[in-house]
Amino acid sequence: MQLSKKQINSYNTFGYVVIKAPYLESLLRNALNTVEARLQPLGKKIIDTKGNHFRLQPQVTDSYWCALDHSLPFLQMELHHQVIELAKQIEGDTDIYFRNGGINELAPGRSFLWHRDSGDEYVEFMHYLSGSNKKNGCLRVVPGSHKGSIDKLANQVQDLRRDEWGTSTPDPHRADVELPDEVSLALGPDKLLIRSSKIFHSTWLNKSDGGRLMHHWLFRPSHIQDHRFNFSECLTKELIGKLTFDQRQVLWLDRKFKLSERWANEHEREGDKIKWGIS
Ligand SMILES: O=C(O)CCC(=O)C(=O)O
Repeated sequence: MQLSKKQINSYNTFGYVVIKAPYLESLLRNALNTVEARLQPLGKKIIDTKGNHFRLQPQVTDSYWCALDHSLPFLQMELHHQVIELAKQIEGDTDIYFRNGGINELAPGRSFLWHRDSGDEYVEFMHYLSGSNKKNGCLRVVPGSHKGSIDKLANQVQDLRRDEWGTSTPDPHRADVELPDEVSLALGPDKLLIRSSKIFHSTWLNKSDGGRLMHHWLFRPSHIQDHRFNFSECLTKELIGKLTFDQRQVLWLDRKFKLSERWANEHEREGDKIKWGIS
């Protein structure tokens, strides 16, 4: 699967494009069932210092990672053959590697505030597997904001917060201020969002009773040293045995590389305590 010229043009101009998700119903169902089986009972407080979980317990205190992020049902979506093709096309490299994926479980009463993920430009895939809308905290983006500096937008956010909230202090327990050019992306599980890492984005407040599930992941081209995991060490042999040749290839399982210093604190804290298996 390749993006058409029109879709590439949208991605380049606006910083994102929404396509039909290439997943079979059974793949999606399996992922949702796996989540369901892992949810902690409602009312049991999980320790979520990174603000990305609600009922899925992080594997280690202070970790971003729960037991499902690179488990088989989720890797099968992250490394779907059509997704790999799209990532190669957008990154312009046939030797990309998968850096990481993860599940964001937006808790009721929480939002993500306006931000840019990275100063580096790369493609991110986002799949709202439980479906998203304004009520449960769908994504908000400023089209075109992946280009150039975001200083102006960040200042605008500060000013609006001061005017409307009486303070510019970030508060993830409210929806961030409304920007004049923003667009809300309410996406069903049949859609896949492909976006630039540099697009300015936030979410609405999750006003529903349940956690809103979003699965996101990214690849990097071979010449950028940004490895976060050595997947040959943190995936079980059983799981690796279930992967296709193309999937193993983008995990760089048989290759030597250094983990990036950027994630040194995470490696020190979590080291070999983080593992993913069949489910
Ligand atoms: O959970 C979402 O919809 C957005 C999360 C987000 O802003 C991020 O992961 O950078």
